[in-house]
Amino acid sequence: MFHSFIKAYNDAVFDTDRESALQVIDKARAHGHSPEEIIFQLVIPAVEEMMDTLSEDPDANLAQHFMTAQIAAEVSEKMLAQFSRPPATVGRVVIGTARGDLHSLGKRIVTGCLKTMMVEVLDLGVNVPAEQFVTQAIAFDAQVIAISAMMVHTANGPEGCRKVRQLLRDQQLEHRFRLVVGGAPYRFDEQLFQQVGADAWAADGVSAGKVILNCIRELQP
Ligand code: B12
Repeated sequence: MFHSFIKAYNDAVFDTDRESALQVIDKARAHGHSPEEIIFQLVIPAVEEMMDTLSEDPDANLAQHFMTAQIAAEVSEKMLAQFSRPPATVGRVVIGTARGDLHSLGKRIVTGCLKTMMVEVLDLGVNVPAEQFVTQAIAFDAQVIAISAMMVHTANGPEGCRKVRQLLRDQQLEHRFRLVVGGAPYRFDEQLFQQVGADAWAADGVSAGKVILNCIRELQP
């Protein structure tokens, strides 16, 4: 029975049909399936399947990718509130798009994926000054500062990750936070993340989640 919900949900997500996807979730709940089952057996596998499809199928498109992450984030928030025991969140991340950069789609996808992985996320928006990444990471008690940059000059320029690294160094905070970057320029040059002072990078939402989880674990006693 649960299998039919998985299929119906995947079909809806693939058609970018948010309403139907949410209806499937409601039906699964009405049939007695737990919020935990819905998150771990339905929503997360659907995100992973979409990422696999996208990397193999040139016809899979950005709208599908985007909607999967958005629906996943929406369902996760709803289901998390209904977990029998409050789920242990695994860590906290502040995320934003680098100063001067207004591209937001990639960041939103990463945020959606992180939420399904029980990571608390504070989204600082776009065009975020380096100082704000640091002050908000301290205030949110984050383990990871995640910076999205879609243009060469915002990925590699002085106002983005490079400046955040410098601020962490100046304020002797490097032991407290990991810096993770992503966006097209880092895909084209896989050494770039190191050159701008990041600890790690990832090419897409699901691998971003995995990389960020590793960073969080490194900082946990
Ligand atoms: C959509 C788009 C726009 C939209 C943005 C809408 C929005 N709300 O986001 C609009 C029209 C506003 C726009 C504006 C501009 N754009 Co534009 N845009 C694009 C486009 C077509 C797609 C970007 C996108 O959304 N990709 C889809 C997402 C899902 O992929 P993604 O961002 O890579 O994210 C994934 C990964 O990178 C990763 N990831 C992303 N962030 C993070 C963060 C972390 C921490 C991690 C771990 C992973 C991670 O996971 C994501 C999910 O899988 C690209 C071309 C391209 N093919 O990339 C140009 C592109 C990025 N834009 C470009 C340019 C030049 C501009 C403008 C300057 C154009 C202009 N002259 O006005 C302005 C700049 C505005 C500004 N100051 O930012 C250039 C950049 C060139 C360069 N080499 O620097 C590109 C490459 C187009 C081109 N070929 O010239 N753009």
